[in-house]
Amino acid sequence: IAMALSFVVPLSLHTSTLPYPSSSPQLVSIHGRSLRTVRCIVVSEPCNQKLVRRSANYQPPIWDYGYVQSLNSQYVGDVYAKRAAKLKEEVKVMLKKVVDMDPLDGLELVDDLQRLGVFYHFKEEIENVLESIYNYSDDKWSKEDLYATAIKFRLLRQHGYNVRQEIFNNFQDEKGNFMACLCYDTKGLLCLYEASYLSIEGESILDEARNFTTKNLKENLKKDIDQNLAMLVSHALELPLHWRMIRLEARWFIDLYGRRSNMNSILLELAKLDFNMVQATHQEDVKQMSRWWRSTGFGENLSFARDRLMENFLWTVGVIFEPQFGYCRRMSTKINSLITTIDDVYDVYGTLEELELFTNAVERWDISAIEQLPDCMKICFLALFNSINEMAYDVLKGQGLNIISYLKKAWADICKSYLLEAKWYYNRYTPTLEEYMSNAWISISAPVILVHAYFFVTKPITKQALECLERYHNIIRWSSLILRLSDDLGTSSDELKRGDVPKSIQCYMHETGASEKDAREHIKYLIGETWKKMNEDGVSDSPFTQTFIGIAMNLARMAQCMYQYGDGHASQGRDTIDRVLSLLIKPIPLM
Ligand code: LA6
Ligand code: MN
Ligand code: MN
Ligand code: MN
Ligand code: MN
Repeated sequence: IAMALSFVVPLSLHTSTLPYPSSSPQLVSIHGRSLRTVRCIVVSEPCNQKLVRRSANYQPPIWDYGYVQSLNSQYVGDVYAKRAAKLKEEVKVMLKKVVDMDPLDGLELVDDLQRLGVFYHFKEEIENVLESIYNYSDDKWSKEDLYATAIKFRLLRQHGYNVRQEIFNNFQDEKGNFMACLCYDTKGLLCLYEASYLSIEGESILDEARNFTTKNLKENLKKDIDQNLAMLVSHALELPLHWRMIRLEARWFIDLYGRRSNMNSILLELAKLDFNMVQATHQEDVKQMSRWWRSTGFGENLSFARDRLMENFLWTVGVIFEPQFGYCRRMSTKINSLITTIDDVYDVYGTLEELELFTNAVERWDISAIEQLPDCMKICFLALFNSINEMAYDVLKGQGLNIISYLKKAWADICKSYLLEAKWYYNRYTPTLEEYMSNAWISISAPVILVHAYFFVTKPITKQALECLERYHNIIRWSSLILRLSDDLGTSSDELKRGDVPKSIQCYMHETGASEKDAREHIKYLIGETWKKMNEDGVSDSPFTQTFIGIAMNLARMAQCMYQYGDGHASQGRDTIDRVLSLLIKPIPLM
């Protein structure tokens, strides 16, 4: 426990003679260069005292303004659009025909369309295929085929059909163990593995299926299996399909599909062409937003904060990629940029007194409340105030509804949660995991992101949904929990080095005495359990549209993607660079 606590104290303050910051504002004198790992910004204050501010030492952005503005895809205009339209017609014919043929062919076609990222053109046709398979007589279904049963289960569940886990009873012995002979059926195991991630709480057959398939798939990877299958298996073991960011999965799967011996060239051509055309739309979105970002002046005036416009945009592509939702992507990019900056104001820059003033100004939603703040925090507040008011104005114009109270409440809630964390930090307080999480699911910003996104994609806005939004409906909570836990897995090591509150991992260690490794396992387990809840609330009666539910789920997926290998949001490592390149910059060669 003492070890855990020592992590909480920033090294620079810990080893020097400086008092631990206890009250606001944090006034301490500087002794030469005693602050070793943390670069501090020193600001002159009256009375010859100096104010030490933390710094995260974030690197400048690598995607500079000029580069972003120079993006210029060729995949715009009539020629490509016409070709795509023709291919889409052909796929629609395939989807119609398949219903009368083998149901398994139908399922595989749907699965491929989803993984290739073009499913959104065929929503209605896909529903028809699944509907007919759902109603298909069970006698005609090959109950002995694990692969066929699992793909049917996964796709039907994913689309909200009521299919029971007992469908897998056929593959278990009297004791409820999955039969040993299944171990050799790698394709079936893989499909059951993916299906098991559609589970809800209490489904023990699916829990068992997950354990059984995980173990045996790992074993089979060591054997001599087909190379494409091996790639699918290791990809799945790393992160299951149900948890993956749709767009990145499409980019990955298109390459794999192209190497498949029985691939359909119409599907492949459509997938590549569509990917490139969607990418062209995304490029226009990000160019526009990078102009907005530059106009805020945050880069120069809030130089302590992360300047990550491209990453902030990438999140929105993970959350909603379809071309027709450009407004949502662009506004969400603004939201993400504001969040990232304000989070740094609280975590890095502000003194407790300043943060209290700032929080108060947001709660009151009042520019007359910012007089006492340093210039950069005034700039920050006004950018927030103007941007959010403008979004509310768009909705007022479009739908005749004043939503400002919902938006400002979301911001007041997050700022209050940031402030509480700042107080914990200055008091060197380590909460229990539960106490931490009861605040941290808000401070991670998912509620802000989702409340705004609701208004960007919903028309008409309903009273019932507004009530659920205000109370932070379960679907918002689950998405937030997964975002928070994933963020902590990816960012807490650096955060503690620079000085920050203990995050979920450290709270759990402090509370239980667990090792960091075990604590991380526990957090991953919690993510899995939260997904089960999300699966349940994603299909049960909901006041929200499928689009909004998709956004909430995709936010969780995007979090698992961004923090898969560490802090993909801030650190500008190879993984995020490659993802930006392959999703947003480089088109797929058509030939
Ligand atoms: C993570 O920062 C960050 F910026 C977020 C707000 C996460 C999601 C953001 C989007 C979608 P950090 P903290 C823009 O790890 O301080 O600093 O809450 O968040 O742990
Ligand atoms: Mn932070
Ligand atoms: Mn924070
Ligand atoms: Mn203690
Ligand atoms: Mn973090």
